[in-house]
Amino acid sequence: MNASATQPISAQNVADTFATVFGYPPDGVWVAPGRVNLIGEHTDYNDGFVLPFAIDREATVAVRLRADQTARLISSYGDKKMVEVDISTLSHGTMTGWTAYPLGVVWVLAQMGVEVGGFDLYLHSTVPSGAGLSSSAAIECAVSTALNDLYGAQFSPKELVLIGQRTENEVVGAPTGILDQSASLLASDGHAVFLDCRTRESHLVPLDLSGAALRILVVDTKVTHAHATGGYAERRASCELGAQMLDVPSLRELTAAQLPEAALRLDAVTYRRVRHIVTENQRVLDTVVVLDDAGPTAIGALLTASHSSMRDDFEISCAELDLAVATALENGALGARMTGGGFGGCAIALIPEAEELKVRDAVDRAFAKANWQAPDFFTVSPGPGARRIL
Ligand code: GAF
Repeated sequence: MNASATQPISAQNVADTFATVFGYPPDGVWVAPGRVNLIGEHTDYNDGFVLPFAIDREATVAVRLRADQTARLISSYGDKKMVEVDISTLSHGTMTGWTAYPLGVVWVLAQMGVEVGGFDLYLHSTVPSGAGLSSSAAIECAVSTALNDLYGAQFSPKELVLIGQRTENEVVGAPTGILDQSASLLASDGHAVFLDCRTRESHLVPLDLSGAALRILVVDTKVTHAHATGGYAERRASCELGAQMLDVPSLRELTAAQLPEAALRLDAVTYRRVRHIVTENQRVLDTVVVLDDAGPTAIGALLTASHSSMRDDFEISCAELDLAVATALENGALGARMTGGGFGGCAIALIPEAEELKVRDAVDRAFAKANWQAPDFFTVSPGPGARRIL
C-alpha cells in the first residue's frame, strides 16, 4: 500500500460517496483502526507478548453485496480508478496494489469454505501508509468485519485476526505475526490490549493518558518501509535460527537467566536478536505491572529501554527514528521508542501535556538541521476496535 487520505470522515459521508460512485446505497459501513504498539516489538511471531492500542486513524469501508461474482473496488486515494474482478477467478497474480488487502481477505474466506459472493466496496483510510501504524491490517480488518457480517460467516474477532494474518502471509507475502490485526479487532476505548501470542489469550489493560496529564505523540519520520521485502523477513529468520540452535520451540521459552548460556552457543548477531526478544518480552510484562501499580507516568524507562534494544540488538531502527527518540527525551519526554516493524515509520514519545509543543518543536528543528524531510506529528489515545458504524 502506498498512499492514504488524511482527513477524518463520517460514516454518512462514506455511504454518500459510495452511493455517488455506485448509484445505490451500501448495505452498511464498517471501520477498523490502525494501531500504536506501546511495547513488544517482533515478539508476536516468537510466541511472545505484545501491548498495542488502537488509534483514531482508521480504515472505513462501505460495502454492498451483489447477486453475481463481481467485486468492484474503489478508494479515496491513489489513482481513484475502479478495480473490477471476478472473485471466482482470484489468484495471487490478480491481487495487486491496495486491492490485495480486501481481495486477499475474500480469497482467504473462500479457502476456509465460506460461500463468497460479489460486492461493491468503497474505502477511505486515514491511517498513514508505510508508517508502521498498521494501515494494511486496518483495511483487512474493516473488510473482514464487513464481509463476516454480510456473508453471515460468524467468525469471532480472534478468528478474524487469523484471517487478516493469513492475508498478509499468503497473499501480500509479508511473514508477519498477529500483533496488528489483534490490536485492530480486539481493542477497546481507554485500554491497551495485552496479548500472549502463544496461547492467543488477551486482556484489556487500562491506559488513562489524560487522567495522568500525559500525551503519546507520534512522530512520523516519513521514512517508509514494506514488510513483504527485506529486513523484516531476515529478522524473523534469525529468530527462528536462534530458537533452533538453542533447541527451543520458540524464543518465548527463554528467560534472561538463560542468556549467558545462549551467548556461548550462538554467533554474535543471532545472540543479539535473541537477547532483544527475551528482554522485550520481559519489558512487556513489566509494563503491564507498572501500569497497574503506578499508571502510565511510570512506564517511560521501559519504553526507552525497548528502543535501545531495537536500535542496538535487533537493529531495526534508523537514523531518523533515533534522532526523534533522542530529541524527544532531551526535551521532556518520559520515554520514547520506535513503534511497529521498523526500518522507518513512526516513533512514539510519552510526554507530559505541558511539554508537547516543546518536544514537537525540538524534533522539527533537529530534522531541519539534518536536512531531512519534516516529520508529521499527531497525538493518539487508545480507541475502540473494528465495528459497524452504519
Ligand atoms: C509488523 C508486523 F505486521 C507485526 O506482526 C509485528 O511483527 C510488528 O511488525 C513488529 O512488532 O507490524
